[in-house]
Amino acid sequence: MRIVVLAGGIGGARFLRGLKKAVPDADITVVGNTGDDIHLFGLKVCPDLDTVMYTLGGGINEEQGWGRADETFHLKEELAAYGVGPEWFGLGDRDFATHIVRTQMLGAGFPLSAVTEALCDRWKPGVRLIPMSDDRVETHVAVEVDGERKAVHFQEYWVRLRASVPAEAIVPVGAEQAEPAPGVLEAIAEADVVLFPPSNPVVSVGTILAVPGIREAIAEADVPVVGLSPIVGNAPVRGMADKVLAAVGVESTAAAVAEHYGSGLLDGWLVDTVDADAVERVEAAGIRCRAVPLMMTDLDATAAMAREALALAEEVR
Ligand code: GDP
Ligand code: FO1
Ligand code: CA
Repeated sequence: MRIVVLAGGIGGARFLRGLKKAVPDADITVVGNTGDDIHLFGLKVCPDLDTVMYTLGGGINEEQGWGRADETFHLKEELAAYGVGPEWFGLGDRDFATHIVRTQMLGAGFPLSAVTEALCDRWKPGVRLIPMSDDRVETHVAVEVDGERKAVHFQEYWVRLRASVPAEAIVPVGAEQAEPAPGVLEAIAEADVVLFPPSNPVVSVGTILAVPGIREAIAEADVPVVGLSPIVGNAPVRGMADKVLAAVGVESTAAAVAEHYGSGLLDGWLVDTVDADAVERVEAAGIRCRAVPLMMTDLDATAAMAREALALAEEVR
């Protein structure tokens, strides 16, 4: 079975672990969000690609959900001693090596997709991981700080400001000019099923869909598209999805997120059992819906979610 998954960081990566367990022999292509990418200390950092790569490759810091296990921060401390920041972004020594290799290869002229493939040669995530685009796309967030409206990088909004101020708009800078990376449209065209994991619908899946051609390819392909809600009990399980959903005028409920994707894109939607009353509203929007446990508490629970998503895909096929 050929499965395409549009993934952000933690939510996407953890779901993928369950999917691999549920269908060990599946051919999985992951289209990764690169809107979170940031240039720091002259290096290109790709948090969502790395979260998927480290999670599936066994190098992730499990408690944190991002960054490397067994990490140290000597390099960051030495940079800070020179007064070189930003200090608010925690890049560890082991993680730095990934960004150095990536930046070196990009400098040598390789596209991000080729660089990601080379990094995955080490981590062997067991999926084909492709960035959504080789072109630079950077998510910016419009905020008002001390009465002044300005746009900040998504990482600055989330990590430095801790999403403590309302997001007024989300702008995937560069997306309109970006092209899908090689292999993305082909994987969608050849897929037996497309899954939206419980990733952030705005700054993860939404950013991937903002690359011209990707949304259209999914909508036009004759393939079931099934998503899993990252909103459980009217709140994100973790992260700032409620803040960025508000910025695009969508309430933080499992039903509203399904309607936001729309029946033109989604054929099936899974909500958590605590949101069972959302099923009727989602089905009224023309999207087949089921309520099943959606908490990724352990690998078995996550694999069961993946099986439910594939079963729903069979139903709507
Ligand atoms: P990020 O890039 O690291 O923010 O990760 P993603 O975009 O892939 O996923 C973030 C989303 O995952 C958040 O909106 C969370 O609500 C959702 N999430 C995290 N853990 C769980 C879980 O156990 N169950 C569900 N349903 N959603 C989850
Ligand atoms: N998240 C934080 O909350 N604080 C950090 O200092 C931080 C550093 C960091 C470094 C590398 C990386 O791959 C991810 C990192 N993250 C950090 C996570 C990241 O900001 C976000 O969770 C995702 O981009 C959200 O989608
Ligand atoms: Ca992300």
